[in-house]
Amino acid sequence: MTANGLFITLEGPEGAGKSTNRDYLAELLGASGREVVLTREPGGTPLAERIREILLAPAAEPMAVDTELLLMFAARAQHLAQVVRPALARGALVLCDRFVDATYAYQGGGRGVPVERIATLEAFVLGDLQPDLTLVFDLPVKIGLARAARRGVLDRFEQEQCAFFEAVRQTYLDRAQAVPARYRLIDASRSLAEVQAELRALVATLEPTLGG
Ligand code: T5A
Repeated sequence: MTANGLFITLEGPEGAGKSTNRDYLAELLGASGREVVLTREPGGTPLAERIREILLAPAAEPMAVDTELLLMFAARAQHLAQVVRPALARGALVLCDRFVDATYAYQGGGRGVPVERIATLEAFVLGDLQPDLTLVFDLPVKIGLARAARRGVLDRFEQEQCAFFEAVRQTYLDRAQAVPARYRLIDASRSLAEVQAELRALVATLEPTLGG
């Protein structure tokens, strides 16, 4: 599905620790000797990062839901073409902070875009590509928002109300439950040390797949 590479995505609501643990996972996986590519969505290339800026910046003009949806997929198309597909083709381990599950969670669960519409765009932009493994960092919304708020300025998504984030979280949980073979649910309300102990155990189970 992903040539010889391995495609791992990190998902979850705001402040769940994706970025922190993505860097930690990169260190663990790097020990295998395989090339590790760290990336994120929206973004991951200079052009896609410019789209990210548009998506995240609070603005006086409200962004239409369809505009937001299409910009997410526009950034993703660029990121796939420039970074993800070439990396997987040369056998790298790709660790991506958010991917298409975030669109189902935020634009689908949060904004109410019908699942079928997202699935149509997913088929168009991704083709057959799917992550090999998706880690869902789950935690109560209030804890995640409090962690994210410690960073200061809130982006356009972080300014949403609790009900929006509850819907986001529930969508992730539903998707993880529907396809347990691809998802691994991680209780991110625990201490960082506990979460990272679970990640070490997970990487140990992946080692036969990683090769050298
Ligand atoms: N989006 C994205 C969509 O709407 N649709 C899409 O298709 C895509 C791809 C930006 C936004 O874009 C939206 C979703 C997002 O709102 P983002 O910047 O990746 O995407 O998302 P954020 O959730 O905003 O990223 P955050 O930086 O807020 O969360 P992280 O990365 O999950 O959290 P992290 O690692 O920065 O940790 C936050 C704080 O908590 C601490 C960390 O040290 C840090 O201070 N922390 C812990 N503290 C205690 N215990 C633990 N276990 C901890 N783990 C981390």
